[in-house]
Amino acid sequence: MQQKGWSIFFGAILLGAFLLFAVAPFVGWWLPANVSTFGPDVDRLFYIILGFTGFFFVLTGAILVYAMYRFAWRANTKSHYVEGNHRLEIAWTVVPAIILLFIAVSQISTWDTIKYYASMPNPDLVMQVTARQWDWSMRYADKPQPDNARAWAEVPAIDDIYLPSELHCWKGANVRIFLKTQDVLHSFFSPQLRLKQDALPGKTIPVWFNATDANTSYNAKTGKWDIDKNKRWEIACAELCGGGHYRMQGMIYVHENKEDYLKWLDGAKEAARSRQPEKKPPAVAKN
Ligand SMILES: [Cu+2]
Repeated sequence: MQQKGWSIFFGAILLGAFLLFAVAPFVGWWLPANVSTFGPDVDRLFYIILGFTGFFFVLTGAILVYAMYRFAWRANTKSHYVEGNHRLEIAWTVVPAIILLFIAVSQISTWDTIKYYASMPNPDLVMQVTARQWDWSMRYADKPQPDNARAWAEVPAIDDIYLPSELHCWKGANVRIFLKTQDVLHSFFSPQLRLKQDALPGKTIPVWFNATDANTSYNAKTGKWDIDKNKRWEIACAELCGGGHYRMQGMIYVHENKEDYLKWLDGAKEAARSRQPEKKPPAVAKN
């Protein structure tokens, strides 16, 4: 009897874990809100894979608990092993192969939309992001679309604006980021934009997104651009990159429209100019 008790205990824990998982979407422990045009496609893939893995998790868990209960240890009985059953072996090879093939085919169009350079929409806004130990350096051109964006991404221009860890764009804009790293591997990750891309040393990798919602507005009292408290969209580094990995946190500011973005850009230019070092006074000749 004691043996059967363990199987019930084990089964109850598995069931509890499953129920926690099942109620999660209804109590807010689920995916963060999507604010990306291609987000629904990414989520669809997530649910396809979750469906397969969830189904087999429940199936194998149930069989395991049943077998533990039904065949709990008894004296003088010998276990029976299945060996060399070709039908069974073919089945557990063919079924996973079909599932993997199905997943491979169903992700093609999503991968094409998000990752292929040729499929990326023409950008309304171009920026260049450099990951480094341990923050994100965002580089903005003095206008949303620099001439020859690809070349601009490689060579800094004199009137560029640098901001650590603040990504600004506007709602509905096709944003193209040229992603680089200054040192080791990093990974640009925005859960709300459903976007993740590794940054590889020596490479400039194009990334794009289009935000469907705004979170930033001008606060006339403070003269600053504020983020809606309920819409804090962080950028995280998703590649363990050293001791300060946890600090690689950026923030996404989606302005309501292009006018707001340009207004912010003007302010950022002004602030950048005021940060310029003063002209050095002429050296005093020493006697
Ligand atoms: Cu990192």
